[in-house]
Amino acid sequence: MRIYISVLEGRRLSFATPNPPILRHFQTNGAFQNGKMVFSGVNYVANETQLRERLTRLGQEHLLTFWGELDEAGRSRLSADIDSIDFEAFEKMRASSEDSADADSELLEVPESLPHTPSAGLESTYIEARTLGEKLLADGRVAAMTVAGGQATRLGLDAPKGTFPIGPISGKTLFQIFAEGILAANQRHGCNMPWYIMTSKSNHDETVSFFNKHNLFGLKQDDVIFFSQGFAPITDPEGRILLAEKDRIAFSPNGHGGSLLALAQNGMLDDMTRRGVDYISYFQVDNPLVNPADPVFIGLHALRQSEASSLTIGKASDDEKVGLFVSVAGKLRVVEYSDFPEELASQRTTEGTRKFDFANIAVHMLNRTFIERVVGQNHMSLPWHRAIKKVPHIDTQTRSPASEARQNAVKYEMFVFDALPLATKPLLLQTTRHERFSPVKNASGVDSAETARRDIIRRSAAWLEACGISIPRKADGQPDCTVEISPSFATDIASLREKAGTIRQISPGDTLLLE
Ligand code: UD2
Repeated sequence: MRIYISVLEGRRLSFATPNPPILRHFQTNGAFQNGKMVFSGVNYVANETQLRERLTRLGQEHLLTFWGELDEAGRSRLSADIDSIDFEAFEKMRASSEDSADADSELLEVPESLPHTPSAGLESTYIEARTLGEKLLADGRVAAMTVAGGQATRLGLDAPKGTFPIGPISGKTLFQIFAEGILAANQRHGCNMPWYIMTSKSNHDETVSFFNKHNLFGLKQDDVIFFSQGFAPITDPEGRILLAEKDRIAFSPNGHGGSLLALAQNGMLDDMTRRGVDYISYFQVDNPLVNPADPVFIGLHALRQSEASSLTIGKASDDEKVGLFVSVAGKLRVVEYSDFPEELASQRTTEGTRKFDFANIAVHMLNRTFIERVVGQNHMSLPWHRAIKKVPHIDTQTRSPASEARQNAVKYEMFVFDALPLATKPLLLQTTRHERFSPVKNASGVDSAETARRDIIRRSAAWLEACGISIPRKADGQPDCTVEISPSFATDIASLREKAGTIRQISPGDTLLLE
């Protein structure tokens, strides 16, 4: 008798006899729980008959459609995938998951927020906040965190999104720009801000290799921590789990809301406790204008004893694809753009301004203890959202790859902003689009590389002007030059001003990279 031992995904050990149809194997016990694969111990997996009986009971017997065609390795892979799903948790997730549906207009109110520029009476609070934020950074109590587990499908990039070159002159990638922002904070505040980067199964290795290839962009090995998010099975609209291959189940990342659970389950919260980190500066991988270490935002969050704070900007148009902060029964929430009632999106105040105008740019400050509380004993209860997507898979009825027309798959995701209503004293701070938000989401048009590069140039030009350096402008007011300020040179107007004396004059048509 031959014995097959295979190691799958670096964690799973299978041991199979070669004698189909009775497949028996040992493997690490992996279970899909609360949207996360959990591994423990060694488990004896049922044979084909038991597997078939079990799946029939669960209404998922189609997963064995190709069993007869598979070799031992394929059967081992498929049964390992099946065994990785905690069907009880999966059924709960499916039953509770919600389709996109309009929020109840009657319940939505405009939330309170703090202004970008402090109004009379708030100046001293903002000054106090800056001082406190700087102290918290200096004391090592703030970590950065980037959610980078998404699949970059809209961008059409076959690599982790953070590896996308976005610097208009430098060609620096999103990851490098964030790394430089963190390095700049380390230098300014004399700290080593840890940076937690959430990947997913499909881009983890590539992300880690990219950082290694670039020597972590000068950050210390110990301070760049990668962890992988959980995933969830993809189903058809009736809840039948899809096969990605004849011997593989289709899984997708469980949404950025999965980051909270992943922080706990991968030991990241413990790591933060060990380092003395109390505050997490959270941002998405797609926004090159983010400031990972903003002392005023950090300070206001701490000063107001908020458990979860968010930055917000005005919408670019009524139909811009951004979630909106609202208040529902006194709780701060985000309603996703697809769920926001159309009549409210275009509603105006008596002054003629947009009534619901607090866009979510996915920049948050989160308390570590808040995440610990939300996650509890790994019994996190963020809602599951259903998204209908085109997902390549094998149609078990036609026994062939599903045609375009039939690709109506359901992905299940949690959203991090669904945790906001659970926070005490949540805080919303206004900022400005040109300073803080220009995401790279699409291959062309709105929110693309082209618009993000344009906005990096515009912001660089505005900062230079604020420091007294004149910028040649075209008739339409746009810069008649290409300027790029890397975070390694300056992260805001104040830090640029310190170096203004070293910057040369800029003539029409010039290209100037400050790094
Ligand atoms: C998100 C917000 C939207 C608005 C906008 C601002 C959601 C559902 N919507 O829209 O309200 O604030 O951003 O830019 O969040 N990600 C993971 N793992 C996952 C899924 C996503 O890490 O399983 C990351 C992804 O890498 C990216 C971020 O989350 O950094 C946003 O994901 P998205 O592009 O799906 O969200 P989007 O643009 O629809």
